[in-house]
Amino acid sequence: MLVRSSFQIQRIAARSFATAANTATRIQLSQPRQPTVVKPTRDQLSLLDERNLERAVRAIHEDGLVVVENVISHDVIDRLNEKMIQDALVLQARGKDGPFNYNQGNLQQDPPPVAEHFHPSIFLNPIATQITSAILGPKPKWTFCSANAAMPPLPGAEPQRQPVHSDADFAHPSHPFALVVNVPLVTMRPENGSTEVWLGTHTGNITQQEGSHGDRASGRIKEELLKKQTERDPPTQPIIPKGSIIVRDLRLWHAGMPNKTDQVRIMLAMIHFASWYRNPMRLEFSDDIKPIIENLDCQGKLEVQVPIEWATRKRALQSYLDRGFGNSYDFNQAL
Ligand SMILES: O=C(O)CCC(=O)C(=O)O
Ligand SMILES: [Fe+2]
Repeated sequence: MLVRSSFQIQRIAARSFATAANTATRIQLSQPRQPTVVKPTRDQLSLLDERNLERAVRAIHEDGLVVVENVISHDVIDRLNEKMIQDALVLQARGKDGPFNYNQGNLQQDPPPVAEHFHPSIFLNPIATQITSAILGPKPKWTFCSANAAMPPLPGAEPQRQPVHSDADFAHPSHPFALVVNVPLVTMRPENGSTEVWLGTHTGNITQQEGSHGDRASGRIKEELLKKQTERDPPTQPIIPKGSIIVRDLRLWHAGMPNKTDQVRIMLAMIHFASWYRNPMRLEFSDDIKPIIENLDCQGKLEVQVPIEWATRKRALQSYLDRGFGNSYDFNQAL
């Protein structure tokens, strides 16, 4: 009969625990690296404390991306989402004439630029600006305000993914110059087309890309580079809870993914450029938003430059769904 001393039993137990731990580590190591998530405490609802700001700044320098959870209240997001889903269906019905990005399942869609849908906690979020100005310098310029709708496939169509690309599809600085503030209007998951992100790829340059600026499919990353990068640090489709913001370096490799659910997935995209970067674009908003922005400015809470073409409410409502697809915008500098 095999009799083991309690010491032997402890050693066997310790060994099998170590084996399980090694397996767990291996499983973890084979999972793609996930983005840094900053979780502000209740007293940091309008500004991060120093430690959390440091975490965000480090993640953007090292990975080109950070997620900050619990920043925007769900009720304001839900109200905007309801309106934008209706608009997304209008744009989807335009088919090949619509503002789609790479394939018809992903639409470039501006939010309605009128006062009742303009909530500063979404569009001028103080934590978003705190992070972008910590990286880009004071008073970054906000010149792009749009969204991407990952559409459920139409009957008979297969949902498609976008090619991996950089939105900086032109010769650009090798240091941070533009950050995209993404606000998902629903929780993003792999099933509904959470954006695929390639952490740490934000220091590349135009020679890595195929397609020229202005083409529908510009900014595509070359296949051999994708292979090498997959071996080094594979991409991931993170779960991003509703209420979060994502701050992403414009240069980072990423791809819009198929939405396999029956719910539209909208993600706002606002670009902040460094104040020294000569991007000449201007926002176009209804003039009923002017008092909201002036009020923030009077309170010293407007921490971005906002070059805006003010339009009458009627004109703003008539034109906001007639803008171009993503790569038709020019994020380059003026000469
Ligand atoms: O919708 C997304 O998740 C990303 C879309 C995108 O990257 C683009 O259209 O350039
Ligand atoms: Fe993109």
